[in-house]
Amino acid sequence: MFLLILSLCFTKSFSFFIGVSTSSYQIEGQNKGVSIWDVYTQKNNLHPVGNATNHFLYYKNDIKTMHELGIKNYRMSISWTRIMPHAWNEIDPEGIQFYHNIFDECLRYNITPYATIYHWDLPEYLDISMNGWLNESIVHYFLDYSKILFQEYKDKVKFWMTINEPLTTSTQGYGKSCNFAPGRCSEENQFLSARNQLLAHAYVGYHYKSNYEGDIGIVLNTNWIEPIDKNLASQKCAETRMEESFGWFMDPLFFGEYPDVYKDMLMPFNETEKNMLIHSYTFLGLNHYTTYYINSNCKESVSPDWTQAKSTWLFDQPRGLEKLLRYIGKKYTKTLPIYITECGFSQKNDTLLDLERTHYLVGYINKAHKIIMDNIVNLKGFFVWSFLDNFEWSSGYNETFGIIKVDENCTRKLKLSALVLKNMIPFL
Ligand code: PNW
Repeated sequence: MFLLILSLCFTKSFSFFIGVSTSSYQIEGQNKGVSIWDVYTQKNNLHPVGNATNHFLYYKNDIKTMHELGIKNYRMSISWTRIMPHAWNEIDPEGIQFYHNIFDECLRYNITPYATIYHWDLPEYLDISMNGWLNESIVHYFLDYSKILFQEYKDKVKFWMTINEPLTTSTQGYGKSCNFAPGRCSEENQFLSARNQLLAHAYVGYHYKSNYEGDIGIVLNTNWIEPIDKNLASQKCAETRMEESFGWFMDPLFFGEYPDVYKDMLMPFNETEKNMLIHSYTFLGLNHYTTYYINSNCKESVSPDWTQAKSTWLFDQPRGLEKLLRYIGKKYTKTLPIYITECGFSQKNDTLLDLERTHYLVGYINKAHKIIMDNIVNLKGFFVWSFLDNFEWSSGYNETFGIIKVDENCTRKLKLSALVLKNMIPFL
């Protein structure tokens, strides 16, 4: 019996990995078509992306560094504006080749690539000609575009992620926060863009599952919202807030319908759509960064004891990850493979001795490990955001998340957190 338990523990801990995550727009730079973020930053006088970390030139060196750190799993994204830079369906062979080069380089070092199809860099021509995610035909454009990628890279990529954080795109790019591209904001647009992203994911996921052997999922993000006291009203507020944000996307994917909070408000999915949504994935990607308290008036707060990142919305509070995964295990699934596709910290005064980031990552990985040992959900891996300091959207280069420092000359230097992960990886 003792041996059995021991062996179970070992097989489990060995099947869990730590990887790193990036996205095309935030690291690549040069030689691509115009995206909604190029236009949005220019119009709003925000810091332009420029050449970012110039990963376009330095990718070989970067993937070699990954290898030297012992990293075996790499989540990246493909830029639509590199594959079709100037017009819909006008494919640039150089763009296609660039990602072949990236995947070849990964495979050379035995690094498994996880490719995100859409991480926010929509071609500007799709926003101008058809209103981007507000037009339901985007579902067909996204499907056709994805089919090209699947066909092209099918021998090299076995893990696909359709859309990164549809919640963020809908609330920040089309909804109430309105601080992200394309900045076309109204309540109607917020819900419309969410629905179209869900359906776009569903069509692509369903197509992939019906035609390919590999794995596919969507990447959802959520904070953990915790009642500040035992008051029933606070608990109700916490439940509702989780439903409004996470449930908005999770419920359609798992149950084929919107959660109760939206039932009177949003058009239900028809039977075909339901069926596609429910059969559109083989795993779930989860971006999780932080936790908030909520009180009986549904007002959110944090404790003054929590270490705050440079990003004002981000606090080091790892028990939120544990509670979130327990919530998912109870409400949605214990068996579906789950990957933490992003988790990371933008340290204030971010130096090579990044003790706060290291503290954050060790704490969150500790909770992930505990969840696996306690059999709460089927957690497979944990991708640290991010491999490199990079372009942090509306905040420009002001908030850095990298385990590797990148300076103005694009010189790379390992931070303490990279070295700690390097030493941790062999134990998993
Ligand atoms: C995610 N918020 O975005 C994205 O997937 C990454 O591209 C990004 O760099 C990373 O997290 C760090 O921000 C978020 O305001 C952007 O709560 C904003 C928020 C959360 C996630």
